[in-house]
Amino acid sequence: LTASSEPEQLTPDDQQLTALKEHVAAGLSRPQKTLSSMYFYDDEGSRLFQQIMALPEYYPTRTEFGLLTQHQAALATALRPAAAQEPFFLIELGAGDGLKTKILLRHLLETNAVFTYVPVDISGAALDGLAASLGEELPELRVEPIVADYSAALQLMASRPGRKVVLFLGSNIGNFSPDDRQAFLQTLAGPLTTNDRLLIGFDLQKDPRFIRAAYDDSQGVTAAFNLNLLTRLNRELGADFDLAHWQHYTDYDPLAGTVRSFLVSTRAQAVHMAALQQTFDFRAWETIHTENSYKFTAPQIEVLAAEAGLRVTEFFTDSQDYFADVVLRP
Ligand code: AVI
Repeated sequence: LTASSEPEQLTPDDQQLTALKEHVAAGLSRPQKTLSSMYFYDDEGSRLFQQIMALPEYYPTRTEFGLLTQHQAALATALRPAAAQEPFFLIELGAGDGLKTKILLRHLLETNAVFTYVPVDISGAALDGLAASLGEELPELRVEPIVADYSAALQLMASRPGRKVVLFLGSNIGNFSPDDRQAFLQTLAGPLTTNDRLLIGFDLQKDPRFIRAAYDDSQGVTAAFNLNLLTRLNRELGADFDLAHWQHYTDYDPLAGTVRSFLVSTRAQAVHMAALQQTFDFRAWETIHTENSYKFTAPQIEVLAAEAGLRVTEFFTDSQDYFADVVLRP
C-alpha cells in the first residue's frame, strides 16, 4: 500500500453533514439556543410539510393557490414580454411539487407564450419528480431544470438572451431573518436587468389569532414537523434526544410581525451527540428557537424592495388580503 498525498475529496453528502455539525455545535452553544428551520426538510420533514399545506388552519398555501387562479391572466400579462412571440425564461426557485406554478404554466401555454420553465433546486431528486409530472400533464412545456443553489442558477441564466422572470412563491421569503432577507433579495436582483421581473409571495399581517393557529394546528402536524428536527439530529449526529421530554411551542408577535417557533425542554436534561463528541445541557423549560415566519404589510414590502434596488409594479392579493404575490423589477 502506498500513502496517498491527494487531498481528501469531500462528497456533497459529507459537505452537508459537516455544515450540519458546525451549525448545531454553534447554535446550541449560544445563550438562546437556536437551530435553523432550513434543517426541517429531510424526507420526513418534507412529507410533514406537504401535510401542513393541506391543514384547515394553514391558510397560506390555499390562499396563494386561489389568488394565482383568480389573477392568472393579469399575472401573465405583467410577467411576459410585451411582444407576444418574444421568448422568455420562467425561473422558479424552490419549485416543490409545482402545484401552484402549474396554474401559470397552463395559462401561458394556452395563450401561446414562447417560454422555457427552469425549476431550480439543490435536490436533483425533487427536480426529477417535478419534470416527470410536468412531462405527463403538460407535454408541450419546455423544461430545463437546474440542480444548483439559487444564486449559481441565476448567474448561469444571466448569459442567456431573453427576459428572465424569477418566481419565489409560497412565503418562503418569510423564513429569512431581516438581514438574510435583504442579502437574499440583493443576490436575486444582482444579475437582473431592467427587462427582467420577479414574482415573490408574501404572507400578510392579519388577525394574530388566525396566524398563530396556522402554526399550532389541532392535529399536531406542525408539532411533529418541529420535533422531527430532533429525530433528524438523533439519526444524523448520533444524538440522544428523548422526544418524550420536548414540546412544540409557537407564538405570533404582532410588534415584530413574526411567528416564532421553539422546541421546549420540559425538564432539566443532558443530550449527547456522538458525531460532535459533545454533551449539551438544557434547563427545565429552556427553549431552542427553530423558526421565524415573518408576515408583512404592503408598505414594508415597498421598503424592502427599494432597499434591494427593486420596485413594485403589481400587487396581487386575495379578497381577504391574507396573502400577496408581488411583481417587482429592477
Ligand atoms: C416553508 N415556509 C414558508 C413555511 C412557513 O409558513 O413559514 C414553513 C412552516 N413552518 C411551520 N408551518 C409551515
